[in-house]
Amino acid sequence: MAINDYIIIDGYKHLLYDSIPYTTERSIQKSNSFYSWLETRRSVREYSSQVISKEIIENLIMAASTAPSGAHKQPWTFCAVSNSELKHEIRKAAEVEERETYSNRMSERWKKDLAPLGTDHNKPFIDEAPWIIVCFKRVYEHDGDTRHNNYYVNESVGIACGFLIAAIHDAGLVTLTHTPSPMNFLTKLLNRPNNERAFLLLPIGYPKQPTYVPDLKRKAIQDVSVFYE
Ligand code: IYR
Repeated sequence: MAINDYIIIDGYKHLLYDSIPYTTERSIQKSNSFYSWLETRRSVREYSSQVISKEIIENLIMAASTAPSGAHKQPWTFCAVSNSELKHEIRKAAEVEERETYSNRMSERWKKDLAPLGTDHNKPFIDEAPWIIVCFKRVYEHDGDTRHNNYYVNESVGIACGFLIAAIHDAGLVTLTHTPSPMNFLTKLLNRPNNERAFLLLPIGYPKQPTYVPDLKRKAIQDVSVFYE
């Protein structure tokens, strides 16, 4: 019997979900190799100046934009910047905020926690990486004169950024999650509308050779999970 490739449910068209039938064995292999590959991802702070084509950046953004979102509103805008002057403006403004953050806004405990990562208010990677992507969350949408709030905006945009980071890693590129705070200067410099708020800044590039990263250990399964069987 032929299976319809679509049906109408409650008046809405639904497509047949064409999943790939894996054996348990195959799912074990796939989940294990995906985990091993993600385990090799690291936040990198030093970038090579090697050029990255716009096509790659577009692919990364489209991968991020496949993320699930509240009521499928896709409440995000990815601003991709390769223009050197604009990146430099962003770096200068980020460093103004970060200097204040590191000097006056962070607790001693926070600074102690960051010490092994070697971060400070200097953000040379904003100049050095061939691209930066600033992800904005779209808090609401305009419908004529009225505003409609989007749903689960932080969750949706956080997931999309997770997809983006995984896509960057898959392309053999590196990034780090930079959170200059407060981020309002990005709305201004990138000329974004009122309904958008900066969420995360990601430099993207190949790592400088050689690059050293902090010797971090990740938590074990029993430290990050509880099973109820
Ligand atoms: N937002 C600052 C500080 C910072 C905070 C955390 I938590 C980090 O894991 C890393 C840095 C910055 O981006 O440098």
